[in-house]
Amino acid sequence: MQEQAIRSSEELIKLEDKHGAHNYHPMPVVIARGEGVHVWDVEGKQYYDFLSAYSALNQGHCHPHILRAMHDQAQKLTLTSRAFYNDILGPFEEFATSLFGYDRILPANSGVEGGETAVKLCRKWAYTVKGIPPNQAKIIFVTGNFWGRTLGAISSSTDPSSTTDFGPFMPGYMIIPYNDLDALAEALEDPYVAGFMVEPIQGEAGVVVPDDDYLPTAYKMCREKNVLFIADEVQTGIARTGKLVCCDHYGFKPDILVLGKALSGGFYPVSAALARDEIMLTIKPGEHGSTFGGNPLACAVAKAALEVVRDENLADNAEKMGIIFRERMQKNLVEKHDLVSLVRGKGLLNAIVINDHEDSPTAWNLCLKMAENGLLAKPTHGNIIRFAPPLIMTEDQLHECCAIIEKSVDEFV
Ligand code: IF1
Repeated sequence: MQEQAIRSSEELIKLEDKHGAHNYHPMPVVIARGEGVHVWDVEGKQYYDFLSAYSALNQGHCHPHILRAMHDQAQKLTLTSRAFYNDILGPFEEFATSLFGYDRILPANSGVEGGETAVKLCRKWAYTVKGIPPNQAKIIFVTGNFWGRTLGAISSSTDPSSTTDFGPFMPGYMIIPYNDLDALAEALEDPYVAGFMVEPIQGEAGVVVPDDDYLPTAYKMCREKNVLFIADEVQTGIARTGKLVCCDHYGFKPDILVLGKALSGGFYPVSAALARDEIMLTIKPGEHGSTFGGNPLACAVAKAALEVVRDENLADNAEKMGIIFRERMQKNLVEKHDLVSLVRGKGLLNAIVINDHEDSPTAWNLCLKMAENGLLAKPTHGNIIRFAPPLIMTEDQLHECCAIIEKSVDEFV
């Protein structure tokens, strides 16, 4: 590769525009470096990162403990395939199953592969344990869900931007309204239902937090009908909402737990499905897997990423900082400006709802203003701005960020 000339943000944006697929519409910020809660653009401007790559950077950018683990492992052994054993996977599986409290883990790569693994496990369990007739198993999903971009994932989507012109879709899916126990009760009457897959808080839908009784009651209803409760914690897991996984707020363990994103602290795609023996052992050798799933480098990175979550008490910090954040946003934004109709979230997964119609440019323009003032966030679904900083944020840094958000809104109205 020829010596790369220093290029401006503008030149780099042009390169992506010219040579890349147009499957994204990024904010006009070109990041060149990240460290902890900060990133710097090509021109050297510093920002607070209040998106954390959609909760993949809970440990902050380039965390030294994870970097060291990646560096040391990368010098020794990166990939064996699962055709052979290696000296890293078993210890990682022991560490992760003990930390999350499950019998077994099936490691994969992207978050959606974790979701696909959960769906396949659920179907396998349906036919070989529950006794549902072949190819009749159904899985219940909820409106507003997002668990990735594969055909298996978008088949459960109610978002036209995920589904239009990508059909036909996966059979055996039922879709009911989120946060609606009556709808779940009705759907569970179908004897062929094998699973219920749900995000404890809907991230992409705009940080939608269900009623307090929704998840634990839904879990109980599934148990009563011998239906697997599958929690997609790819975005809400790994301490993001103030507990190790969001379901811990409600005192139950999902039958299948799906993890991703911050499972690797943003260094490497690592995802996983965790379950008890009765579910996990329904998949036999050669029935599921992937080239990179559970590779030595991924496991070394993921173990270090989880050690950071444990040793730096990121869940407690997220819980504490989240309370401060929502109280301050409520007082200085919601109660002060008509522009901001509410703030909601759990731990450090929060959002403000802009008082404007969904396809107005207001939220986007407010994010541009925040970027100008040194804080990066991005709207989800038009008029909702998600705020998800790294969980290592100190109280002083959080107050600095709140001041930037408040200043931006004050300047904007
Ligand atoms: C993109 C959204 C967030 C997820 C949940 C599974 C996955 C995701 C709850 C799949 C991924 C990412 C995808 C990413 C942007 C981001 C996102 F805006 F797309 F919807 F966070 F809300 N379950 N979410 O949120 O994980 O396969 O992507 O590793 O640009 O598509 P993945």
